[in-house]
Amino acid sequence: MKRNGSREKEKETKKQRLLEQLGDRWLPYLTSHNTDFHELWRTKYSKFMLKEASEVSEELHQEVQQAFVNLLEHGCFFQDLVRIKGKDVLTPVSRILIGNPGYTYKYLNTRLFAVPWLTEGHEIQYINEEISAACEALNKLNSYFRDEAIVALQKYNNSQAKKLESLPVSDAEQDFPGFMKEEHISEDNRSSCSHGNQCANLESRTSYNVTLINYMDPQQMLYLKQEPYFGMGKMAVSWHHDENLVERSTVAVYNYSCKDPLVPRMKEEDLKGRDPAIWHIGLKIAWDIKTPGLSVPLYPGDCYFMLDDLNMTHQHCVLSGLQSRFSSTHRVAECSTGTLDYIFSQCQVALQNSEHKSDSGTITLKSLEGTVVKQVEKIHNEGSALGWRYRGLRKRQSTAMPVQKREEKTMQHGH
Ligand SMILES: O=C(O)CCC(=O)C(=O)O
Repeated sequence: MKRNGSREKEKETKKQRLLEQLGDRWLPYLTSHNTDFHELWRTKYSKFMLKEASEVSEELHQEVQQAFVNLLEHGCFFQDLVRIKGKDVLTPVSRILIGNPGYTYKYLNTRLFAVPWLTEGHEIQYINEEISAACEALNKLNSYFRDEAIVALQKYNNSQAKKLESLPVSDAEQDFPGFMKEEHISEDNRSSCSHGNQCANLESRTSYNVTLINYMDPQQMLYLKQEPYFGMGKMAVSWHHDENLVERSTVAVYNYSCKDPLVPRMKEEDLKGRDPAIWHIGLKIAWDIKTPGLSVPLYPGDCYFMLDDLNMTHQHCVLSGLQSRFSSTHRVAECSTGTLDYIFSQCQVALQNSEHKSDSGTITLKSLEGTVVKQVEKIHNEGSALGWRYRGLRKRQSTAMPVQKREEKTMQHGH
């Protein structure tokens, strides 16, 4: 805990120093209507991959978008009480975690427990048909993302391998440090993996076990923080790296902002930066003030992937548009000490040293031997440090649907 605290302080000092250095200047960033936008994306943000809505099947769009509506109508979204810089704050975005039975995900000192999607070997009774259908649709999206991420990683690795081959060895070392040579696979197909380990490696970094689903209606959030470095506008989620993920695992995201014909769009020629009516994902290289930031517009049904180590080397933020928006963020959560099975097994070990006296109703320790007490204390500390206990306070998102959404009921995608 202490080590986490001092790391946070260090980061905060670094951030304040950077902001002081900037004074009232903004750092440069590029967005879709800037000439060099695609060149910057290709050279500095090449592990960020966008899959436009038109590349995804209509059937999947409809099922996923209907799932979002069902979850909202059934009051499943909650603002989380998280801890930032020692203070408890409610997130502007409301969330629900859905995933493998018994899995949990921890972010900003808050552990969420997954509402299970149907998995072989588990029997799950849902409270109603609509929640059941929603979990099924998100599981389907999860499988789709797993297949797409493997293909994307293989394509990316092949393109890097080609670049590498064309460079003299000394330049290659300099330009591609840490590049994963073992993953240069000749075909774009999983079945073509020539080496078992390579496939296992790709599989383990794309086997999504949870999705953290976000919802926010900007009209209900009167105060949103302004992006502090580039002047990108209002943020729904501040700059961060996603936490508690398997190293170098890909994050896959489905974006759905509800279409609202009343939202005014600005003319491109009038725009100085990104269009504040449209939701964007902001990207920057962590602690780098020389490379311009990137602001990528997201239209209903667009999906994006943060491949390989992008989440470690770069930070991202979510820039608010004017419509309400859902996103389903699929992750390979690091769960070696975060599943219910693990938590229960550790509690079981700790409880073995306690005895319930039925006559007096008291609970006593069976043994006061040093090693036994120490082990119980270790489990207790582990539970506190890992936040096994549910922190309790979540604020339910209003279940009132935006009017236009209720009328449409099944939402459409498209630009
Ligand atoms: O909504 C998104 O596109 C990303 C959300 C995000 O960064 C997060 O939930 O950690």
